[in-house]
Amino acid sequence: MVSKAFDNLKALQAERGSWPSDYGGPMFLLPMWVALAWVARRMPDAARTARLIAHFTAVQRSDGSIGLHAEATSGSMFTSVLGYVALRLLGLPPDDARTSRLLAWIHANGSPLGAASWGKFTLCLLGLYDWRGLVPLLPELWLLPRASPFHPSRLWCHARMVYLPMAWLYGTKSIAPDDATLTAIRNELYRGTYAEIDWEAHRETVAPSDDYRPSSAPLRTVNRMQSALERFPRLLRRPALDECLTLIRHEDAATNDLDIGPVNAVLNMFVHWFRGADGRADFDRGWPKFDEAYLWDGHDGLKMQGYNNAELWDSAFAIQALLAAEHAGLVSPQRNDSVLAKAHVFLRDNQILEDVPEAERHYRHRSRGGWPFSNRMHGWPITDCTAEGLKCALALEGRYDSEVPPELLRASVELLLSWQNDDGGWGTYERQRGGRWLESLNPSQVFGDIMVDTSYVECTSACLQALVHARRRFPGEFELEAPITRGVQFLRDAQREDGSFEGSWAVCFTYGTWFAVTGLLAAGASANDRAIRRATAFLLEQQRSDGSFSEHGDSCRLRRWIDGEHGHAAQTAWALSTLVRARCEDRSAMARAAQWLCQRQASDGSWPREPMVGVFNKTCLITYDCYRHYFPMWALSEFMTLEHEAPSS
Ligand code: LAN
Repeated sequence: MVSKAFDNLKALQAERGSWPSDYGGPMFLLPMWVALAWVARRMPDAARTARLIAHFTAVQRSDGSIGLHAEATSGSMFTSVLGYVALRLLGLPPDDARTSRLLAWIHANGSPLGAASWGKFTLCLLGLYDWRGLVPLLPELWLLPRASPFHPSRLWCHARMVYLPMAWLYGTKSIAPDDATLTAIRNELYRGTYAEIDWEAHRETVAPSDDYRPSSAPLRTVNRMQSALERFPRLLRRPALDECLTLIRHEDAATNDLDIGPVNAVLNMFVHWFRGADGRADFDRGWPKFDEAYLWDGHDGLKMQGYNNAELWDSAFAIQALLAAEHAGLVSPQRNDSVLAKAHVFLRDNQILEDVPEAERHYRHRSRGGWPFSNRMHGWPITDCTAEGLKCALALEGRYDSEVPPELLRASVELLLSWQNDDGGWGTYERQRGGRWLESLNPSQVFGDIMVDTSYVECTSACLQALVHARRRFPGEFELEAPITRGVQFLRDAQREDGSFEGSWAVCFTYGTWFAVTGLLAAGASANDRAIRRATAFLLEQQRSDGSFSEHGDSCRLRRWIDGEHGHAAQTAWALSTLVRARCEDRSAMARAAQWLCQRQASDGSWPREPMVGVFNKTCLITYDCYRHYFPMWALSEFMTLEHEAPSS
């Protein structure tokens, strides 16, 4: 079983040592790029257009709508409206079955006036919604003193980098020139009522489908204040726009024009396009890079990925799974070398070697020694990616010639330490910069927890594990005891009443519990620790009669366990691995999970494609297509090791 899984993993490895895979799922991304292509007159050729349409067709729901993500259990006004516009721009006529069903759903559930704010924003750029109907996004905020609690540099980097080009585009009220297609779409969407709409009355209108984070009293107050300010003579507009542009261009340069994610990559290009001749060089550099990095032609059409790729992250887990298989005696070191040596080169070559230029000025944390989620080109190191990267580099140290130099291992440890929050935990990209109260000003409506980079169970666990390894490798060199103790306390405090831990970046309690238990054990908790016992008891309660585990993606949105429909290989692997690591006394539970994984494996060693299991900001699922290739192999290897250590009878 594990040997076959090894063959499959080997077959999927790319020459550069990583495992490229589909990272699609969110449905608001592609329409934004299509809108840009339309405005910039760079529409794709016929073959690609057909693949793009195929993707929308594949995810269109039976009620005609498009959900926030490809497997959403209900439609969203935000993505249905954007999807409709995209399909029309891609050439489908309004009387095509797909567009007409979409439009019927939109009208049956309201109108674009109820789309979530990022949807309205995108429509504004196309002249399909009026800027007056949007809550102002004042670029002047960037001129506030840095110490102000409202300064945008306090936001989570993803929110910050999205609201940055949005502020420029709002500040200039940029609109694409009108044309016959856009006029037709406008009439279809609003059934000919566009000229009569009282735009200001709809600033905060939102359809129930898009209202995950209903507006709070503080948000309504801030919105009113911004609206009042927008009416004043705007003496600071020019310097504010200049400041935004400086930051946008720095982000482009620091990321080789990839930008931190697909949303700001598209919006930054909108900015450059609307800058006219001044921005043309910036636009022309970004456009082809985006295409290569973010578009993925998958089993369900041509889609836009949520990140430029997931290669470092996947490689780090694949390496650990391979090492576990070797440790279990199921894959020989020689066989493993044929895969690990290349993966190690990828790991080494994608560590970030330098801080970004003028980091402080542009609100960037240090970078040297970090690892990104995707590749070095992308340029943003992440806490847990750095931790997983460092764990792998240490585990493979001395095995291949492609060394990660010790001073870079040390830089990585220092970076991890510099990221720890005051509460003992670790966030995603930066130390927490703003108060949690800022979340009450979240204007996105459809996403939760986007405003502040707070500590997360997964990130904390990964960083703890890495620091424990670093303590062994560099005895006495770093002050690690206190950071580890504080990290452990953060994890303990995060445990829920029912014994589980909530995950934030994959579905959901299975994932969070796997990380938390692993982190606690790595830091020295014993298998008899009460927290560990409570966590395994929670998992055992969720096991299905066939031995598998399965948790529905809605668990993240609703923040409680929801059963999935069928056993899920990645989730079963996380649960099994947790039970094994915790030395669970219920051997038969583990054996049944292992057996289920074996039965589920295909003859080529792979596991079948399964429901999406990645998530962000509570509501949006995203595909981690490689999870099914290495997590089951990893968990089975650990289970076999345990069996060898202490045979069951
Ligand atoms: C990611 C991808 C990687 C992921 C892990 C490293 C797995 C996680 O442990 C920490 C969080 C992180 C870095 C993460 C955060 C949110 C991202 C960047 C994404 C899920 C990929 C896409 C998503 C991004 C926010 C999508 C764009 C949407 C916005 C709301 C800005």
